[in-house]
Amino acid sequence: MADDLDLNTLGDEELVAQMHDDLYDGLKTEIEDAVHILLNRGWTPYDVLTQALVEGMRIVGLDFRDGILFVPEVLMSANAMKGGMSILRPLLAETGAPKVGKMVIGTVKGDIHDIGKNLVGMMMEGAGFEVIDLGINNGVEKYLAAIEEHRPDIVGMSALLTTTMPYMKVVIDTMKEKGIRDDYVVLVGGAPLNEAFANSIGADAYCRDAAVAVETAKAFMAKRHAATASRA
Ligand code: B1M
Repeated sequence: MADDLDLNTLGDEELVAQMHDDLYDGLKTEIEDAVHILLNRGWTPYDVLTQALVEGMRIVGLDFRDGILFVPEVLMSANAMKGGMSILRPLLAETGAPKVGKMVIGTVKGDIHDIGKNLVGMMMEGAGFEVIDLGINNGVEKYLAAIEEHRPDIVGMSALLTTTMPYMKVVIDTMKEKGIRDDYVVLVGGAPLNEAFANSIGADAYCRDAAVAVETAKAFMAKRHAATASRA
């Protein structure tokens, strides 16, 4: 951002475009300031998240793919994105509703991408779920330990690399071996996945994005509650 540019003077559309540029340039402070400005102007946290931050990161992703941006630059963009997300997180979680269910979520072994997973966690919290976030690079033993400790309703896995997505099957197969697979709903997501892949590894559903993850999780919880009620 030009040193003399006052973000407050920009209209909403210009400000969002400026945020895309600032995210591209990895300017965390500017992103945080702009998030506050949009919120003060009455934007919902969800709109700030999707229109300003997620869209900005999508643009970064295109130039990363095309070899215009490199890892250090993308790390700075990711850092700026996280700055914005940390302001929105408590606002999205502020529903005050009773907990709808519990989810354990993590990025699989070998994979350190966490922006999408964090977003899913934030949106799930916002929808009234308790979320236990295992972070990145999780081997099967981490998932099993978390399942044992937290007894979630849902196990969520994220993978952003074609080389790490097959690891989701390792986790599901191990759950099967231990005889606990059917006790949990397993949801998977991440840019290189699709529904066919999710079916092939034995997941319950593929979630294209965070909003779909929330809808899918709610639908499975409704089924679970209906099944429990019919047994009672
Ligand atoms: Co990486 N990276 N990266 N990267 N990176 C991708 C994934 C890539 C597609 C870029 C490209 O070439 N176009 C490519 C993968 C190619 C492939 O596998 N076919 C790639 C590569 C190659 C790499 C490295 C190997 C690069 C290198 O070192 N040479 C390396 C791998 C490191 C590793 O993990 N071992 C690497 C490193 C990095 C950074 C560290 C620089 C950084 C990560 C920072 C971080 O996450 N803290 C990074 C980033 C930022 C990206 C891109 C640009 C953006 C990812 C992102 O955050 N998207 C990405 C390009 C892209 O995806 N277009 C890329 C925004 C986010 C909101 O979307 O994560 O898709 P996404 O999440 C969505 C949905 O997918 C879904 O909901 C989310 C929200 O709507 N979802 C779930 C995700 N997880 C879910 C879990 C669920 C449900 C839904 O559970 C229920």
